[in-house]
Amino acid sequence: MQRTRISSSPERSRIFPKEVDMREVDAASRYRILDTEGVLAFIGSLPEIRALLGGGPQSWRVREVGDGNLNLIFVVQGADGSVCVKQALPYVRVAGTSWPLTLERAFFEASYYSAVAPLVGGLIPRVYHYDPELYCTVMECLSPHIILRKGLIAGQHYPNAAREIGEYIARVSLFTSDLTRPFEHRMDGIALFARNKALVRITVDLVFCDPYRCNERNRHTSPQLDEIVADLRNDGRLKVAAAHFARTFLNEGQALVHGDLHSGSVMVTAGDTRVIDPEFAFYGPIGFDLGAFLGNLLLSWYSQPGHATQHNDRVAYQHWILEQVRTFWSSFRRTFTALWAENAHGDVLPESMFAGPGEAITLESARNAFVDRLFADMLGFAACKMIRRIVGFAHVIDFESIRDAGLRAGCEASALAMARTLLTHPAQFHSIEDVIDAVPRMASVTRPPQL
Ligand code: SR1
Ligand code: MG
Repeated sequence: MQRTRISSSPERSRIFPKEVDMREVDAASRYRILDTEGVLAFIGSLPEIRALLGGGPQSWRVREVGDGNLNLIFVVQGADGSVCVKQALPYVRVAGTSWPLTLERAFFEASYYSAVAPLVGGLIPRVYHYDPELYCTVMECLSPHIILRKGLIAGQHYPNAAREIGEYIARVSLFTSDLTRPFEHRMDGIALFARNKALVRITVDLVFCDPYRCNERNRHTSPQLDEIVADLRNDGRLKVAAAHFARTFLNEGQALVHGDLHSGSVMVTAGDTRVIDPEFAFYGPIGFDLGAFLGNLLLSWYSQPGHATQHNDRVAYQHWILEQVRTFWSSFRRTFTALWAENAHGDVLPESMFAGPGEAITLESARNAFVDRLFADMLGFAACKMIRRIVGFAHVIDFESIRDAGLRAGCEASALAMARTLLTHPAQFHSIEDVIDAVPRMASVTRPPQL
């Protein structure tokens, strides 16, 4: 077996804390972890990318800009344009080499992009090239876009984002499901994405199991939240509810889902929205993507007091976030329902089965019941996503950037209270208005012990 040599620049030692064990990587493959010179050599060999950048590799500027949990991200700037180069590492970047991870996630990401591109228009980046041996994707460099999560922390407004993400999830889930397509199409998709097991494993562990048990990867704001977290891990009803959503996640392959559609997987400008990072893609419950986005809007809401200043208490901004919650769900529901009515040619609930007199009403009520179940799933998944970001591994900067631990704990405790209510008292939430009403109530009922 071959071991890859890694140079020792300061930049590389930041990214690679110790030498990477490459024994998992096929020695015969061209895979190597790219550095800036490697990126130049790689994309310099691609005529389409050379033309896009202009000039030659010697004139291009390359920077590694990744701040995510898993991969390397390079931005390459040429005289005429720029591209983004994303490469999978053989381990979890934020954890280091002690947590190996398969490289194939890059393949599933590229496969997801190509599956959804005909469905979502300009809501994903343009993908220019995928290299199956380097596990590397060359794509559009989104500029001046920023990560939505960062925009929400900064108190920025994005008038289209919630509506467009609702429409995006509606289009992808509807057109990859049995509601509009012959089941063979979904089964082919299941066969392809079922191999993305390593990433599904991460979600099962980090979202549905570890937050509810002792695990050395878990972390929370301590000691402020110690009692709340101990209570959470003793709450049988809560754990059974989380397990219900784990089962739904693993067993309801309704449609192609992004698998990690939180506010860090959306890039925005004031007028443009793009979904990125679909490496967790697989066939799962439609409510999972809905819940990821909703849960992260709610985390943002609860984090806002931690970002208040003397000049801006963020209260008006919290109102705006709740409007986005309403917009998100109503745009999903409206788009999904309208497109379903126009394309009910799949094997489940086809229009042709309901052609008799008066049966249109029966069909409509069956469709409404289906969407109501998606709503319930969305709330449960949102809650699981919120809890994992506060008591598990991989926290979010919405809270992590609040330096005062007491203030941060107060925000986190409120978010936990909301998430626990969503999971343990689902009957309280019949509509999105019920959710919007509950959000501020949960903020007022929870104060962590003052230490
Ligand atoms: C080990 S990866 C941790 C998290 O990063 C990704 O963004 C996913 O949310 C995953 O759970
Ligand atoms: Mg990601």
